[in-house]
Amino acid sequence: MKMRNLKALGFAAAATLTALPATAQSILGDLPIIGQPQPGGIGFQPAATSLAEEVHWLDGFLLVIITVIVLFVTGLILWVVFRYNRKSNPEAAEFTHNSPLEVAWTVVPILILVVIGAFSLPVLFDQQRIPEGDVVVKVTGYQWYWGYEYPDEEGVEFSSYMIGADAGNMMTPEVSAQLTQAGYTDDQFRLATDTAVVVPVGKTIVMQVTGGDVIHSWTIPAFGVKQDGVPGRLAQLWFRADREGIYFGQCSELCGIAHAYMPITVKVVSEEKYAEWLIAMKAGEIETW
Ligand SMILES: [Cu+2]
Repeated sequence: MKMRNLKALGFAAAATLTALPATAQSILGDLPIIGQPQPGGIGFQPAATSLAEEVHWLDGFLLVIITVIVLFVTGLILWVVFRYNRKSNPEAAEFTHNSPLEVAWTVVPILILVVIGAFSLPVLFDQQRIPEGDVVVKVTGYQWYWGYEYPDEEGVEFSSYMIGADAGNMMTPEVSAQLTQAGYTDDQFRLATDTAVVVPVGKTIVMQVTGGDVIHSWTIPAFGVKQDGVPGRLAQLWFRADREGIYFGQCSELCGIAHAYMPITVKVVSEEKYAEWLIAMKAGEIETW
């Protein structure tokens, strides 16, 4: 363990000394990691967009409704079990219809569904109504990595592999060192990628999503977005991240043997840092990370 840390330190130090061709990390600096899974976590990742806030609100709202329904049905079952078992109710009733009751158990669920629809459809429409993007990014899923292009920014185009992909997707001292060099810790193994999508904070980002071979799915849970990348089709999603930081996602459509090893990293940065990054990318100065 100690040996590994020492090695990682050495690697990082060497990288800093020889890092004349800039790394994205050296331009963007240290960003807080906001969107990542937590050990034992059962809730959502923190919402970083209005879309995610809406999704979280809808989830809480639905939870209230289904809780009330579960309690009501459980109560009915218990009532029948205790009130109408053979001992308490030896003489069974013989009627077969109860029209008011039947109307009620048809109409009430319809009303519940209408209420759910009235609150969930606007959330869906907010996701599907794609606004004019301040920044447009095209993402293509491949077996097993992501390709990114910024169509409005000439020459800004790169692939994004999981750090450790070339080590057989296993943790090794070298992979640990690479994570350190890229500004991560071992905790971000299988989440962190060698290059990241970089977008400015508070701007509308439109992602065009497609697949290069089979169907993949691009998602960032903290943004509340997920879109299948289907070969031959160009789908879109949008988001406006309101907090600078690092956000992780993973391919969410089973796409083959290394499906679990094509994560997504998005860095939300200030406008100034974004501009600097663009200039360095266009000049071909950024090696990797
Ligand atoms: Cu996949």
